[in-house]
Amino acid sequence: MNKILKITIVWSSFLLLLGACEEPQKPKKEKKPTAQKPKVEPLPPPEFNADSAYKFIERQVQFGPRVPNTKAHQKCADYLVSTLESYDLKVIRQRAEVEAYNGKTLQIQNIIAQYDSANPNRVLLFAHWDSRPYADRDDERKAVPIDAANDGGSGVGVLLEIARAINNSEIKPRVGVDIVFFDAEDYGQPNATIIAHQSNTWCLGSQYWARNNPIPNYYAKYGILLDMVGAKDAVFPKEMNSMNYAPTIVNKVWSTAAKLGYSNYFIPKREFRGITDDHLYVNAIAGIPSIDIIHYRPDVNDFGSFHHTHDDTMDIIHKPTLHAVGHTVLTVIYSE
Ligand code: AHN
Ligand code: ZN
Repeated sequence: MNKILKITIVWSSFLLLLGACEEPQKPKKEKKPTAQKPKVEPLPPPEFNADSAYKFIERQVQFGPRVPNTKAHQKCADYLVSTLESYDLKVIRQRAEVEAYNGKTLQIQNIIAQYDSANPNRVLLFAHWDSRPYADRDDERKAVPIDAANDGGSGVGVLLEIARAINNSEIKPRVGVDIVFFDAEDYGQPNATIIAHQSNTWCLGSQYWARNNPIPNYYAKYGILLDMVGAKDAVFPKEMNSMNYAPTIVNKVWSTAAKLGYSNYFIPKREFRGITDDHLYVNAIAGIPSIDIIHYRPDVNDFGSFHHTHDDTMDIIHKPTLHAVGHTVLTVIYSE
């Protein structure tokens, strides 16, 4: 070190000290938390009743297959609307006509229910309510529509129970909640007839909703799709489209599930196959970061041996799975 530098350091240290002596240190101003998100204490969520969720699934199945353009489909829509209304939600029934891959015109209904509709801070929960018109993965009666207790019934059953639990609870969530039941998710082109891959033939209701939202300027800060969430030993890996569009939401939900002891369902494994499901269109068209809680294992049997077969009945619905999903989602909502 040269002499001049040394002198400069000593001299400036002296000046600094002098300054420190003369003027008492002002207490440091607290940084305003405006830049960061203010931390809020999670509220205690109400009890998720899996017996009740189970009954909601059973009730849907009792109508018969909920295939667009059928009586059972219409009756089930009425049931969903009146049940949501009975939980004090503002319900919008969005009717539309869409064209299926086979040229048929489908009369569809998306059912939208709002809790605290004036709240600008919103979370969107969704599931498809229609059932597949075929059993194309079965060996028998392939042309006969399925019960779809898991694939259609389960997501709706869990969300109806969440609606009931919020309505029944003294403690309300701080966020507004939208529950949307999409139609015609499962009317997609069967594998056997695929010429070119036509994934846009699935999820017709959510595609329609994303392009024609009946609520002006609608926005939710994120969305959670529940699809096939009722089978025994279900596994929900971190699905790839969800990870690409909304990784922080995936991690929020999976870490909440882990804290509650549900890592056997919400397995902390990234799956490198993206699923074409309603969340894809809510992300890509509506621009709402959304994730899919979906039972799938690309290594074994995809969506379960019962998927799109006549085995998708109430017999495969398992209350502990419903409970794990419902408890996790309610906890996430009440932590906002
Ligand atoms: C496809 O296999 C194209 N979609 C999977 C999502 C799905 C089917 N959900 C219910 N049925
Ligand atoms: Zn399906």
